[in-house]
Amino acid sequence: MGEDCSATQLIDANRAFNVDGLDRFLKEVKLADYGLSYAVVSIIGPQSSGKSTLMNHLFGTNFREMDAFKGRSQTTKGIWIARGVGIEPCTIVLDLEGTDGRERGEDDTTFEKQSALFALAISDIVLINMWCHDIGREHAANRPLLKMVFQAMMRLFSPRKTTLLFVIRDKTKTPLEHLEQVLREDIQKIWDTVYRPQAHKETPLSEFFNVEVTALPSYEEKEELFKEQVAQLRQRFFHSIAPGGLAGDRRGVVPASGFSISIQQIWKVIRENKDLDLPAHKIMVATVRCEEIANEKLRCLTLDKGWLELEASVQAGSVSGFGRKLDSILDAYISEYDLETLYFDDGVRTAKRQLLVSKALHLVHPAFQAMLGHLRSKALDKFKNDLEQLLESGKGFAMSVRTCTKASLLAFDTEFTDVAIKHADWNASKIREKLCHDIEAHAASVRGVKLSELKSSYEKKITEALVQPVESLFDSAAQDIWASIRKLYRHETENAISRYSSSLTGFELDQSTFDKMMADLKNYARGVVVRKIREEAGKVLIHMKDRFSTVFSHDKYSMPRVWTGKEDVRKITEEARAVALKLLAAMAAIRLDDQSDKIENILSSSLMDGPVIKNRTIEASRDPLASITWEGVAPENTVITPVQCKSIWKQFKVETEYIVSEAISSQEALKHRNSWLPPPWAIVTIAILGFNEFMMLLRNPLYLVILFILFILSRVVWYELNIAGEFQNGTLSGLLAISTRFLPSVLNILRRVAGEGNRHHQAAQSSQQSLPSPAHTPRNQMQRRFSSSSFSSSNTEILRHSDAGPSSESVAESKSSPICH
Ligand SMILES: Nc1nc2c(ncn2[C@@H]2O[C@H](COP(=O)(O)OP(=O)(O)O)[C@@H](O)[C@H]2O)c(=O)[nH]1
Ligand SMILES: [Mg+2]
Repeated sequence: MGEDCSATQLIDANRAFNVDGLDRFLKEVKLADYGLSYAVVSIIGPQSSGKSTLMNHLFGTNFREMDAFKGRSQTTKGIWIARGVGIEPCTIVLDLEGTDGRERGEDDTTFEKQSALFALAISDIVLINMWCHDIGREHAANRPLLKMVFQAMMRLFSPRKTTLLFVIRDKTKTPLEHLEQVLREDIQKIWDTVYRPQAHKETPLSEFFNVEVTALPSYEEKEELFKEQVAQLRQRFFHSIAPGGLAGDRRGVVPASGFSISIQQIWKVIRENKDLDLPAHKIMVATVRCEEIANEKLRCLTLDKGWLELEASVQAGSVSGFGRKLDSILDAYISEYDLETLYFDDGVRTAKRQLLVSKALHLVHPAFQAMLGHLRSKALDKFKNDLEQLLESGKGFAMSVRTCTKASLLAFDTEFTDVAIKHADWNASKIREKLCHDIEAHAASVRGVKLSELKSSYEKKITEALVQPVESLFDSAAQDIWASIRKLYRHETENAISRYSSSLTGFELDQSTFDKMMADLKNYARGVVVRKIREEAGKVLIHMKDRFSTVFSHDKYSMPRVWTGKEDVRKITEEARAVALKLLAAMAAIRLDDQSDKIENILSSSLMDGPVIKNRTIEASRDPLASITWEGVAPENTVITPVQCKSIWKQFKVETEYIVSEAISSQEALKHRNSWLPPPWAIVTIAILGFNEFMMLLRNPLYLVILFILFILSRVVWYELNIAGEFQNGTLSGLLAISTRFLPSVLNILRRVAGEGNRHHQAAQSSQQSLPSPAHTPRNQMQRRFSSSSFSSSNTEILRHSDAGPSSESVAESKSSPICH
């Protein structure tokens, strides 16, 4: 029984509060589990008036009692706390030090007052122990006690409707009714005399207290009777807090979990001798406790296994049913809070609940955000895939973007309902905005890529359509190259623009962007032509020379021209130059617009007209080509400046001069060759006069053989001495050259013929054993050598004819070629 009551000293004689002892006691008693279902009973009264004895008998506690044999000295020090044994509901019992102890003296009455106030503040039932013989006595010890109790009650601000149970000890034979009447009168008198604040001036005693009176026989003299009556009294403490019980109409009960903090705070206020504002105290206790409970719940939530797993899963990826799972975890802790704070002040617990919820939400918010992040990237991925598929299926870009955006946002909104939690009105508007932004950015990027691909493809097409045709137009001898280029450029550009425009329809571009893209393509096309022309202009000299040589070396039927001597080289040169100049004029400027210019005229008049030497010096200052701009041609359209034209023309003339001079030489050579043969009348005369000799030769075969050998020899000598070549430089110089070289050449031929014969004879002897092949006979070799020489000589002849007059060096080379081979 003693162990069960867990008696603990709550406040010691030095007024120190035993916080640890109290917490231990409350844990043993498990008071926190009782909510509001507990009662607090305390006893005040004179020292050594049998208080501890009574409490021990009433509640089965083991408060220390004074040893009866040591006289009336104080036993209980400070305030003790214990649990009433075997009483329902849980009853906390406080035993107080006596109020009028002789040992403390007057100075210590403060502790008596403080402990009485403490008992009144925290108890539902206060037993006031008094000797029977003190009742009605003017100077009895109970009068100051009562006065003190009432005054203390005034300081509590709010009546708790505490039950004051007067226990009359050592009851005499005087009937209880009489005693009670006297006592109640006394109480009323004291109440009337107690100072009360204005608000309570008229408040009756019953507003503050339930007054109950009971009497007990002397424990010392009638112990059995005492115990019997105490046992009866004990019955009144069963279900004391139920309606009709001893403390049935108590007020301002502190929930059990706030008991510790409540009585600590009350003692602190009392000890500091401050007024104790019970309502405020109640709020304070509620605040402290609700906060503690909320913090505890938050701590548990932080360590909750389910929550930690959910948090980890969210970090790894999207979690299905996130909102539901999180709600269930939060619900558990918030419900626990609600349950544990049920009896605290509503305002406080609601406020602290909100705080708990907000802290819990703060804890889980990153996970929620992470989930939204997953939703966002999922929706964006969906958009990307959907868009790719739609575009692949050939749908218009803008329409595809609209469709996919709608589908992605719908998917996001749908999935958000699975993430949202009921405890917070978190919405996804910001993330949704970001998603929209992401979608727009992606769409813009894809659009950029697609447009750029389209642009590149059309640029490629237009390049292909323009570059080579422009080049070939320059190569052709068209009359007006620029009219053809313009026609080509316009046709191809319009074509491309029209196709480009229809390709862009699906993009639904705004008018200004569309116009700009069209203009860009047009400019690009123009740029292609301009670049090509500038490129070709870089090779203008080659083009001019080609054109010149084409005209110069071909006749009107485009057949290679053979210089017979009858051609007018000067006229042909003029024609060829005119064509080259026309080309130069064409390349000098870009004429994609229909503006006419005088470039060709200027060039023609300045460069083509015959040399007017007398005017040249005079008109030098007015030379139309001494400029870097063409009249009527914008600088950006100028390709070859007048000055450059002049210098190109000069170079062109220098570089084409040799063709002309070769043509002239060729004509001259032909003329010489023709003059070297005897005139026709001489040939006829020779034929008539030499008829007899001719017939003689025919009749005698030996003459014919000799004639043939002589012909062969003369032919060899002819080529060895290059007689035809020598005579090209004039008859006299030819005769002189041949006469000086005739003898050495003949000797040389004979020597080589002899050497060859000798070598073949030796070769024939060394290969006597083997069968001689017809191909290896000296005769065959001679024949082959001869035929080879004939071929070479005839080849040289053709080259000589095709070349417009060989130079003296080439003649020298060809002189030795038949023999060398
Ligand atoms: N006359 C009388 N003495 C009592 C009674 N009950 C207890 N006592 C004695 O009074 C003395 C003090 O008792 P105690 O319970 O320690 O008194 P307390 O100081 O008020 O707690 C003890 O010697 C008890 O035996 C009683 O009913 N009548
Ligand atoms: Mg005592």
